[in-house]
Formats: sequence, C-alpha cells, structure tokens
Amino acid sequence: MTPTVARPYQIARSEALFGDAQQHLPGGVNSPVRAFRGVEGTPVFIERGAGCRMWDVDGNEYVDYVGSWGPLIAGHAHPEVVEAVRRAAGRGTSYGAPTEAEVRLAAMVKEAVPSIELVRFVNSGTEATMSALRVARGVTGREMIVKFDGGYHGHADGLLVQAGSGPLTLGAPDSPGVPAAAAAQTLSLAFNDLPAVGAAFERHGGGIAAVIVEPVAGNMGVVPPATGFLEGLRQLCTRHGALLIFDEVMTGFRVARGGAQARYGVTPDITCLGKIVGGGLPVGAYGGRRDVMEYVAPLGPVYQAGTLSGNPLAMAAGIATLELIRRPGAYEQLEEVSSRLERGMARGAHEAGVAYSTNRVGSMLTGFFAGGPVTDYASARSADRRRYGRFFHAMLERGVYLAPSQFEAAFISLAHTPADIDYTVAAAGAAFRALVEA
Ligand code: HOZ
Repeated sequence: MTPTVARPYQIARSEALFGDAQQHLPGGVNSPVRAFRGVEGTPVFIERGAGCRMWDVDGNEYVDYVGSWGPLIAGHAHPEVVEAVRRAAGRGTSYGAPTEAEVRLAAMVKEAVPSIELVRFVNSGTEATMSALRVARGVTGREMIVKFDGGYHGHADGLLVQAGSGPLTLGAPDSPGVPAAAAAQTLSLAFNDLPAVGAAFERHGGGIAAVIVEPVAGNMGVVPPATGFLEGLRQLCTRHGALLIFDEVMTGFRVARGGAQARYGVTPDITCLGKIVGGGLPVGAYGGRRDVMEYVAPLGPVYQAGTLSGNPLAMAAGIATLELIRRPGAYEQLEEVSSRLERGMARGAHEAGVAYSTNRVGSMLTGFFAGGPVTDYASARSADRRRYGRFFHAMLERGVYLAPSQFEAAFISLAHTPADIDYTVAAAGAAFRALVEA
C-alpha cells in the first residue's frame, strides 16, 4: 500500500517539537545522527511504528529502512515481541539478580554463534566493545588496539579515532575530550588493507592486544570485506598473540543467523553483539572462547558490571526476536526482498543517469552517490553527500524513511513485502530523476 503522506509534504508538528527539543537536549536529540545534520533539515518525530511502517507526529506514513538502526529485523511492534515484553513487565522490570531469561538467551546466542562459549550481557554495543577491549588487554597484558578507518565501535575513548557513523557524518572522526593517552593506544588502518595490518604487526607486534573490526563495515555505509581480508586478520592475530574481536553489533543475526563469522567462515576470539540480540530494547553482549571469557569477573580479574545488565524486559524481547528469525525461510526471505531492492535502486539510478554504487550484504545495504566501487573509508568519503541529502529528502516526501546520512546502512526486515520494495523502487526512480532534472 502506498504510504499516506501529506501533499504538500508538511512536518509542522515535528518542527515545533524540534524547536522545543533544542531547549532541553544537546542539538535536540539523544544521539547525533538523528539530528539530520548529515542531510540538512528537521528530523521527523516518530509517533508509532508497525511492521515496516512508521508514522510521524504530523501523520505522515513511511516505509522504514532504518529499523532503529538495525535491531528491528522482525519489524516494528511485532506482536510476539510486544507480548513477551508485556508479560515480562507484568512480573517486574528489573531485579539486579539473575533470571532464567538470561540463561535462555545466552544459550540461544551460543547455539547460533558457536565461537561464543561464554557470554556477558550488557546494555549497549558501546559497552560490549569497550568491555571486550578491556578483556583483550587483560588477557594479553598489552595495550595497543588496531581498528580501521571508518569503523565505528561505539563512543568509548580510544575508539573515536577515525571513527565512522555520527563522527564521520558530522566531520569529527577524532573527538575532542578523548585523552591523548587513550587515542595513542589506538592504531587506525585502512579497511581491507591487509599489508598495512601486517606492517603494523611487524612494527608493534608485541604491543598489540587486539584487532577490532566490523567484519562487514556498516558505519561508513556498508562495505564488505575484500576476499581474504578477514582470514588474513585471523592469521596475523594468531601469529602475533593478539586477539581478534569481531564487532558484530550490526552484522550479528543480520547477515546470517551466525553473523558475519558464519557467512565468511572466520572465527574471532571475541564477538560483540547488540541490536538484534535485544529485539529493540537496550542490549549488548560480548562473548568468546571460554579461556578468554574466564578472565571476566567474578570468574577472573577483569572487572565489568551493570545494574541493568540482563534486564528481564530486554531479555524477553531478545528471546522473542531470535525465535522469530530461527523460523525456516527467514534468511531466504530477507535475501529475496533485499536483492529486489538492490536491483531496483541500481536500475533507477542507471536509468536516470545518476552515478550510484550499491553495496549489499544480506539485508544491509548502502547506495553511495559515487562514480566507482566503495571499498574503504577513502572511497566512501568520495561519495557526494549533498546529493545524498537531496535524494534523502525526495524519498522522505514520498514516504520512504532512509538513514539521514550517506554513511549508514539501510536495514531490510521480515516485515518488508515485495510490494513495499516495489513502492520504494518506484519512489527512488522518481527521486533519482528529480536529482538530474533540478
Ligand atoms: N550509531 C548509530 C548509527 N550507526 C546511530 C544511533 C542512533 O542515533 O540511534
């Protein structure tokens, strides 16, 4: 069904709310990319969501490809997820004590991701990566970390070096406020450049605690790993006694049920999860080999804790969501609708004569306004962000909600039907044409 959008498009209530919001919240938001600075304009304030649709406070309806930035693989307000959360809430929202749900979700995670022998639940992806690095440093007794330009692993000090996502969108990939000493322990290298990693190990091998990587980069837009890149990282880490950390906050349960490590057949020492594992509630997780995770308190000396970790509402949403995607055919369905979208968008751009390069891995997709393939941070940054901004608004006005930044992914859910995709492709065709006619 065609989404219902006011003609002419108007967002007066969102504009008023954004005015108020700026009196109370830095930039009017609680997470920077939401402020629409990457595309200029006023963020729309959302009132509700159902399936793949969202409605803003002015009553405009959108086909949503943000999906809360990845968690909503089953769509908004899936009845089984809502019911699980409702039931859990009726029994109490937090105890600060162990529950059966934590054990169940942990077992489900381990079954899907066999490299995880022990897992610790936390409240966000940031907490997961920050804690994983602490464990890696505790295990190895080393301090340096290798990450990749355009990789975003949350906002912990030391990871905001050449960072993607919001920092890249806002043009501040190295944040002020990060102590120089923290940043000095981080080596940021070009994604997909294995020789550079080899050279870093030659130079600093004995000091590198871990390599942390999004196995499919998702925070400079989607950039798949080059053939052999992940395997090469595995070999270098093993050879030099460093730990390999896969940040699968985005890719976990997304690019395959077992994440990117299942899709590419490369096994990390530690995996960070988030987003889908919490089914839309605040959950992160890190886990890995037993001998590594045995360093975590109270088993071992590396301290990490949290009052709301393993929260019963979040565990309930996670369990319900993982059950939904365990059903036969779920990933085949995601692949089918996602490739339909990819093909349709590429066709629309081609027919309009717009330089456009699509990267997709499973149900994560970015269309870059770039003349050539995007394989790393440098090529991602060559994309025409202003053109993306115009395209973004043209889509919004046609009832399609994309990420408000060129450097993010579109997420396709089980709730997107072929008809939703076809509507999106038709809207994109018109939006591409409008770009060249303007
Ligand atoms: N860091 C998220 C995108 N990769 C944005 C989170 C948000 O604004 O909600």
